[in-house]
Amino acid sequence: MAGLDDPFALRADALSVRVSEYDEDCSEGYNEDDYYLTKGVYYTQPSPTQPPFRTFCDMRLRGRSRIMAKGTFWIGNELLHHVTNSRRQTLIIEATIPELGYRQYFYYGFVVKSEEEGYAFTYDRGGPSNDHPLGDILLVNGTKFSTYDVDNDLSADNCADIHKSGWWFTTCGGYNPTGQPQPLSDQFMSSDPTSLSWPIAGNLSIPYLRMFLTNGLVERHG
Ligand SMILES: [Ca+2]
Repeated sequence: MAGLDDPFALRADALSVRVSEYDEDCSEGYNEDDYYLTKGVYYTQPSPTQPPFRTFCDMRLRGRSRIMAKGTFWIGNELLHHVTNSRRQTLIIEATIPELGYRQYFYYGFVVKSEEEGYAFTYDRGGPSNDHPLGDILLVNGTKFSTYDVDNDLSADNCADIHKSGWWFTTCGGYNPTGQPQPLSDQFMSSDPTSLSWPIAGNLSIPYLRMFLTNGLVERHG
């Protein structure tokens, strides 16, 4: 609860009706049985100091909030910041890779910092370790987000401008997970830097990539 010295205390009280109406995230909707085994667009409200917003929820797997899909949808870093600072979240990256099939990779305890901190990401650990093809996308814990007009990468070049996309880029080569998906018929990674890509064996093209956040994942330790 907000303390008496909290400048948001009054506002939170004023919004208390709203807070009870909206789930914090898709996982809460799943746990509350509000939308059990459905998927679609719902209003969620991760923080009482922020207005509710529309989220695509997949409730079939303990509740997942979609944050990126096929190079055409990105939830936005400000919402990512609020969602990941409200409750513990796991970032799930799903991909279908030719010859390897469906893959998931998890980043446990995924947090996106504020705009003042460059929307840098941190996470506790990734997994599973035997699913390495998706393990290199985020690369360096603590990297700031880059867009074409905000170059936070570690390269002398402007990676976001080269790739025509936004990401937590470090170098400009090898990976572009928010780039344009490639046709299923393409066997190998395109030389076009705007293509969806990352470094995996054989330079296989990636026709399919989605990212979700979930609070509902049962985390295994040790
Ligand atoms: Ca740069």
